[in-house]
Amino acid sequence: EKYNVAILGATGAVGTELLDILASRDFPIGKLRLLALEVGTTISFRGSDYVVEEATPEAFRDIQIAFFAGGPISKVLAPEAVKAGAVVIDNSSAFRLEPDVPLIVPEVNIADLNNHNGIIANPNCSTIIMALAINPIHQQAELKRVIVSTCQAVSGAGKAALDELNGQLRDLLDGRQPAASVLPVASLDEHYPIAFNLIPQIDVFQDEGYTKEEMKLVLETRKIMHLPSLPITATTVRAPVLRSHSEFLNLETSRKLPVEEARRILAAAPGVSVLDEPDRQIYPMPAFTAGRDEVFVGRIREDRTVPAGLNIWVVGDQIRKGAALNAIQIAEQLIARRLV
Ligand code: 11C
Repeated sequence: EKYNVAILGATGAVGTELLDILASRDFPIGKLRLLALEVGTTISFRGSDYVVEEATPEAFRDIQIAFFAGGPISKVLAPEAVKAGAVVIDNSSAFRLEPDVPLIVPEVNIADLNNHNGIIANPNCSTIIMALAINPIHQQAELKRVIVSTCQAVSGAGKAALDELNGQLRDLLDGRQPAASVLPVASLDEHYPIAFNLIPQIDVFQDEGYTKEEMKLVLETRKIMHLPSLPITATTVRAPVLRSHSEFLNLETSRKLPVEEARRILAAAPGVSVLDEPDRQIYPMPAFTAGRDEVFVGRIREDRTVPAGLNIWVVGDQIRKGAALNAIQIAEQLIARRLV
């Protein structure tokens, strides 16, 4: 059986990755419709050329599965696509915290998919990467507290931020002042260069000095793990890395997990790969995880300042498992469970 598929935001960083992954997995596509602002652009997929069309409510009329990677336009168009008969897998933050919208990391809470009402939310990239690492730990030793600090790649802020970092590196090497107009947040007044820099702001500031990215890590993780009051505190930082987010996690658990046991638990967890051999200087690094499906963990140590604590370093390709791959895995489960 084949399914008619639409991709909204087909020309962006996540849209491009969605097409790559759909092509490489045997995803059963009937008709494919590519939607974006760049109407008229041609994109080739599995040997055929597709012309990018305008995203209108009518564009979803004969579509069964719609991947949304077009940002805030989801708010308006996702309900229209559902009305037209499509199931929407939405990569924006518009619906993630709505009680009747499942927010899914397939390895963690796939059962939530069974109750969908047409829209399924794909979590924020740094949330997915963290959830893959902390859920297996929680299953064996209940989490009491999570402290997460991130170093996030520029491509998390889209193609424009990636182009800006590359341009700034050229500017600096040629002896020019680096131009900055995208990071930390394109729509705000102040912009700072990311080349040879770190910016401790991802997305806009919200309550009490936390950014929206930091609150996504808190609120989305609690929903995915069904732990509405899990204490989580987050600090998110943009780093001059092209691709793959890195996260340093400090976990407090209800029972002490020796390092060897934590390694075994994580090595057995789906979607997780352990790279942790300090004697041989083996640990995950973002320069080497781009394009990989798994989330990599290393630097696993006991935190002896508390009765039961662990320090863990997690790195994952945020465009792949943090966005496009996770969305496609959701779609594959929709098909396997006959929910579309
Ligand atoms: C970043 N995590 O790295 C953001 C991008 O809610 O899906 C993803 C925003 C989101 O800038």
